[in-house]
Amino acid sequence: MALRNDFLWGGATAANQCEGAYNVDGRGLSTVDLHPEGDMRWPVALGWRKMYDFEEGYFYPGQGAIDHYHRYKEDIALMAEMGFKVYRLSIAWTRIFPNGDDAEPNEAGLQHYDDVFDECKKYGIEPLVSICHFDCPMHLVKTIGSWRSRGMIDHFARYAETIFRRYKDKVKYWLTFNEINMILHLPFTAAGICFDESEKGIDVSSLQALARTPLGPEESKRRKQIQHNAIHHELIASALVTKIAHEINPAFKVGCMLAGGVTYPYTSHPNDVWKAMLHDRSTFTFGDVHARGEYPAYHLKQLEREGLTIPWLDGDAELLKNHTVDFISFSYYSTRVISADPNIVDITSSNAAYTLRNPHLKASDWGWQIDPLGLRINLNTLYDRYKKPLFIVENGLGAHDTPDANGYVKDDYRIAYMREHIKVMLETVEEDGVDLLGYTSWAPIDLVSASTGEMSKRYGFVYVDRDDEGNGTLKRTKKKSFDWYKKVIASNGADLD
Ligand code: BGP
Repeated sequence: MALRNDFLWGGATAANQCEGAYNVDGRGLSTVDLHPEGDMRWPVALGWRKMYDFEEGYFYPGQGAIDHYHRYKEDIALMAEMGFKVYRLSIAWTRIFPNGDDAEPNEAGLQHYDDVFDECKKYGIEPLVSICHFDCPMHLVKTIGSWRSRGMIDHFARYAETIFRRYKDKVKYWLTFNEINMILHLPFTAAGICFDESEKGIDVSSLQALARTPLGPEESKRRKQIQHNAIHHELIASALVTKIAHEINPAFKVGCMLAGGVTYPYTSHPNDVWKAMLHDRSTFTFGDVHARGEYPAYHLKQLEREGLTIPWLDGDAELLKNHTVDFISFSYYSTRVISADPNIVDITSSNAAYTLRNPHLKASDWGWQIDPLGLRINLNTLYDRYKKPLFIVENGLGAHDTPDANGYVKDDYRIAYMREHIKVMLETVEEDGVDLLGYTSWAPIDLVSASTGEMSKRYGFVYVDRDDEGNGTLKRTKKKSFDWYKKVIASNGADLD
């Protein structure tokens, strides 16, 4: 058998996309709460449109989500029925520290995750915890500008230390920042960065309007510098909490988490190949710091050329060098295509990063291109480079599901997508010798989409009765893929039919 016997099969969610209960039991307001559905979502996610509180006329799907906060027992029971060995979930930072800088943690929030982890334990499910999945206390955004400020590191470290101590004997696997490289694409979503100070004269009413008002070179540079400050602060925070984690419990396994997917050149023209390489380097920068303990030379040179700096302080370089991660985790949905020719503009959507359409691939209902072999390429690229164990912590198909009269969804398309990806994953382990710890599908149960805020972009093995406007009973119903995935896990990947 290709896979290790203790291979961690399971599924992944994020607090803000499933918990709901945004103001329950002392939880504080978070960046993720303030992502409305509809046209304004992207301007907010990009940090162009300042929305620091709920505004009339908008629907905020994360407020209620699928109410996993109150229904976690039912949801975990379903995961257990599928035979899950691992459940990847995130802790909502503002359930623990509602403002981010509170003198004491919120006991109700801490107790909630105790209960969740106890429920997992009941079924022998190992929790894999994302410390930060796209969330940041709004109080810290308002007072110190979030990750642009060095002060965030201490707040984050205190939050992490609190949960490490509390769950020392309940959680072994931790991820620091979900898709840390997403800060390059969606600065507010990923890091609470809003560039509002200079938005005068820029039409932020929609994504199309934004595209019509390009930034001048100065403003563009100013924003990049803010982003690079925030990146350094998050990387330092990640190394610092890795250090703290290992001090508290040397058996803890701490990983970084990258938005994965490789970039293909549009043609074999060396200019296209080079451009594709440059594109992937932006992801490697984050992997390199986490796994090798230093920024790559090309990154430092590029910043120098652009007149940008890294806000180094004494001790930073040693911290990065001495506290690298134990494993590398990543999300994989699709690959990207890039061309050096500005006249090639046939673009399609992907997991936030830019891509051209690939004529050799089919795409999902949302235009994300389906490329199982790309997963093998991605696994090998990361393993060749880092020689650390890997963990696929997100992979799945966002699709329109149509339940029949009994609420049953025959999602053969989802089974087909997952079968092909899992097959390739097995081949990669078997034939290339990649050390793979586990696979968590995104997402085992339908939840709110991060990019669009829709419920109708469904990923689950379990259907949740809720629509894009927030109507529905929240009833959970198993889809066809539920029994299929159960069989896959029971056979440790041998039975994919
Ligand atoms: C990743 C995020 C997840 C998840 C997933 C699917 O970027 O880590 O939070 O949402 O993508 O994306 P979407 O929900 O936009 O379809």
